Amino acid sequence: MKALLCLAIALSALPLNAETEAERDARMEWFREARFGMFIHWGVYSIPAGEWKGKPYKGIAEWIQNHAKIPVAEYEPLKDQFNPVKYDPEAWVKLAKDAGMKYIVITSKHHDGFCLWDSKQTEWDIASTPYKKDLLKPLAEACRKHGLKFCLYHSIMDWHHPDWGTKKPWRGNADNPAPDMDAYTAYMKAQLKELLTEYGDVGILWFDGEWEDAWTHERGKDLDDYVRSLQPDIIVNNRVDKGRKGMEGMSKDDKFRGDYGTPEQQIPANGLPGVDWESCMTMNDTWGYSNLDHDWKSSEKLIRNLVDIASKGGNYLLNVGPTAEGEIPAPSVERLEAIGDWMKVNAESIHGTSANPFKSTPWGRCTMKAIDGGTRLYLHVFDWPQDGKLKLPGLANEITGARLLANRAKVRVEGATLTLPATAPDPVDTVVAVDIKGAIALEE
Ligand code: FHN
Repeated sequence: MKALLCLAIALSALPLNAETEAERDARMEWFREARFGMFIHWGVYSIPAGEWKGKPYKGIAEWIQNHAKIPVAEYEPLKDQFNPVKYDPEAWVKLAKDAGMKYIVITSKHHDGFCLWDSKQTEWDIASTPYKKDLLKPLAEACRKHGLKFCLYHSIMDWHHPDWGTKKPWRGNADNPAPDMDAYTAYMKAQLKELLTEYGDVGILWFDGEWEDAWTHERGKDLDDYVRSLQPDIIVNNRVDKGRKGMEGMSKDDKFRGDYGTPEQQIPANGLPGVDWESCMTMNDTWGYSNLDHDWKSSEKLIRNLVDIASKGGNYLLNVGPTAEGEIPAPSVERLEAIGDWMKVNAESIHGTSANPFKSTPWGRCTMKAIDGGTRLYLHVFDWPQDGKLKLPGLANEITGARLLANRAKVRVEGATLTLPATAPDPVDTVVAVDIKGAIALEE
């Protein structure tokens, strides 16, 4: 009897549709190949854009309701101003695709509870705005047309719904002395059913806002099972449950649900073999659009972030925060176009690659992928060697050839030493493709 009880407890931790490793690998394949995606934080918070009643608020602009302690009743009239007439989903998808991004994760609902689609569960949605039209469907269609995965960010925490169980007095829905989390969870599931049955295949459900006490491990497991019952091939991040170790993003242990870890605004120091993860980061300092935030990272920094993350076996989810009129800010467009210029030459060194096999690559980073009869190493050279020599210490494989991706020029090989041209064709990151025989083998 005791053994049966232990088995029942162990099984209860597994997803309802527990899968084999091969089935999981098949489901995760596109994500692992992609390496690069666009994050979109968009909603009525793009109207105040970091300010409220003429007062600027530091911090991430999609949190303006929290920063300025705006009661729900005072925040709701924003919907009467939301009219993104310049929204062009086709242009957004092409901008992402040209940058080398393979998926788009857009906020269906952020913490303020506002829905970017016409939900039957609430009037706090796009249908109640001057714009009226569904913002998600045309983006989903454009993604499918251009071969990108359409994915959704969905906040578990909901500052608008009176039954969200963790109350902050300023929210104005604190007038509900006994929030009913079962009622709230039913509301959230009904909305997720709309999103997972009316918008075609959804690549990722990117949950967030799981950290407040109102959400529990039990509810996380139940929600994970529910989502997968609607779309069995969907990928769900680890913020569906309670296992995330803060902004570091990885899960405490495998009893918690979620297909991958979600480091936020940071890149793990080292790769994590056998672990799927994705670093989500902003181009400036805010996720939602802000009139105040001009702290833009350089295109060089963004490209090297992408390379650093790919060299550690992770994905880069790079954010844009569109304006209330429906435009992606010009500084974001400029940076995505610069990344695209680099990716036009070097995408093969990112897409479908696996992590750096070397202990140390002081000159830059390394990614790799299998090729017929061997392995292709992509040496991402950030610091061009003064003497033109690049060594691959410990490489036991025979090198069968090497060339620069930038101009396809052949590179001289002597043993495990490459002789590079005097100057780097690309000062941000010049990639040397080095073909070796067989699977990577490193001397101890
Ligand atoms: O509170 C959110 C924040 O607004 C933003 O959505 C980020 C993006 O991952 N997640 C939470 C902060 O960790």
